[in-house]
Amino acid sequence: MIDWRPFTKLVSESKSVVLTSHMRPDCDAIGSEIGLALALRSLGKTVRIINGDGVPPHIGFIDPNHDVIVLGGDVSAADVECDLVVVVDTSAWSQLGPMADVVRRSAARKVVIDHHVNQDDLGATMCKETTSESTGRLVLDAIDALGAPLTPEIAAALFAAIATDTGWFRFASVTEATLVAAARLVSAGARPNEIFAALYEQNSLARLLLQGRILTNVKSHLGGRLLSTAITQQDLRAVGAEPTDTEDVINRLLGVAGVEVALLFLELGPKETKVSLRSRSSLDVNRVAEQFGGGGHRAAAGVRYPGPLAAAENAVLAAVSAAMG
Ligand SMILES: [Mn+2]
Repeated sequence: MIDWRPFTKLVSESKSVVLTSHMRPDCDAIGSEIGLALALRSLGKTVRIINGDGVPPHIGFIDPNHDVIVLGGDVSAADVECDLVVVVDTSAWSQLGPMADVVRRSAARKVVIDHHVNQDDLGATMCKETTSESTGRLVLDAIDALGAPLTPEIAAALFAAIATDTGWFRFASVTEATLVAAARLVSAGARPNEIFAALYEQNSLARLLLQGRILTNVKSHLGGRLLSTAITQQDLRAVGAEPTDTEDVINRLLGVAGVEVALLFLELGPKETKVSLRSRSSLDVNRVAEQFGGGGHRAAAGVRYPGPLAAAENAVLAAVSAAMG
């Protein structure tokens, strides 16, 4: 359990707060930022959300008022003056992108609210629970500790955060606390059916066609215990899809009987490959990811491999195969 007293003390001593999160932000990152920003504003704080990356269009509904500002685009590093910086859903310098330098140089006090396993402390007061399924639920606890009211807008943002980080409440990380938090958010005005439709029933045709390619490219290893698939820049161009259109498809590979681990290789450039690792067995894919400078959780981790797609496939498939025995 997190002791929220140091956090509430820092908030009470601050007037202006900047919230930030990781690059390529997901629903847990943006939902946590929006929920916390609205709660802090209800307490009279001046709050800005400043990220290194913009909000991906498919989760734009979580930020209906376009609260998220992008560093460099809308605001320069010199503008990021405040009393308190709160970093949510990451505690790794490497994931903050251009915000890392800004946070490092800022004279403001710092808090991290996060659920990822990582060694960095960001020079911050750590509000971290690595067993938590999401940062969204930790932010709900933080809002309770602050005594701020739960509005329907806050509830929707945090519900989206928790629902997406748990694959809509089906991952092993889901506990009673997850569902109690979700029930409270529904009671406060979150509408699961509307959030689900906004998230999963607004796909582009390009995304559907890309999913077709991802599934067509699946290869089986170790007698079907390990499945891998790959997407090249040429695949993306052929169907007019974005790299973010590859999200979530990997989980469908885990739906095949006998599969323990699934890998998705996404060619980002001639010398950069993104690798997504998923496990539904005892294999801790975070450990494999760490061998390549990546990270995440036991069941879901990622790597940015500094080499071409084929090299990433060779290296990571070998490491995963070795770990699977
Ligand atoms: Mn998260």
